[in-house]
Amino acid sequence: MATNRTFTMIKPDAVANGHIGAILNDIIAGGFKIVAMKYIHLTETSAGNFYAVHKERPFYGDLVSFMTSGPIVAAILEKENAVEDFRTLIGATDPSKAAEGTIRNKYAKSIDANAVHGSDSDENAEIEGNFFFNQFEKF
Ligand code: YYY
Ligand code: MG
Repeated sequence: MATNRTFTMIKPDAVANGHIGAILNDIIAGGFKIVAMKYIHLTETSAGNFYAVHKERPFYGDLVSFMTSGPIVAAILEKENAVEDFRTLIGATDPSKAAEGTIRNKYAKSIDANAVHGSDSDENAEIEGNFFFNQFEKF
């Protein structure tokens, strides 16, 4: 497949701990181009809607609280095989299981406050990017 896209968020823990710059460096060094980016504080409604697929999961309430606890950086990234390669770059959901050198291994402390989001499919990357960015904000 030709060049494609994924969507990421630098989550409130990583922002609060001063890791925005280091994480963006890792993303760029990993070969990703930043197509769109914004620094925002999610409302409970917007975080709840973004994570609606997890509504029935036991961690949903805590996840929404956490994601609204401080500002985040949202971005659309471009690279060949973007979704899969970005999941590799960030590592497992649980940072204690994330491979050495991955973003979650380096910057996350727990499974709930795990530093970054990465889309899990091309379809979700498109949906998630459109959730945050309008036609004038991405190219
Ligand atoms: O895609 P990924 O972020 O790696 O994990 P998901 O299974 O989609 O869960 C989304 C989000 O929910 C995860 O990044 C942290 C949180 N979470 C949690 O707090 N506790 C769990 N047992 C599983 C996920
Ligand atoms: Mg996921």
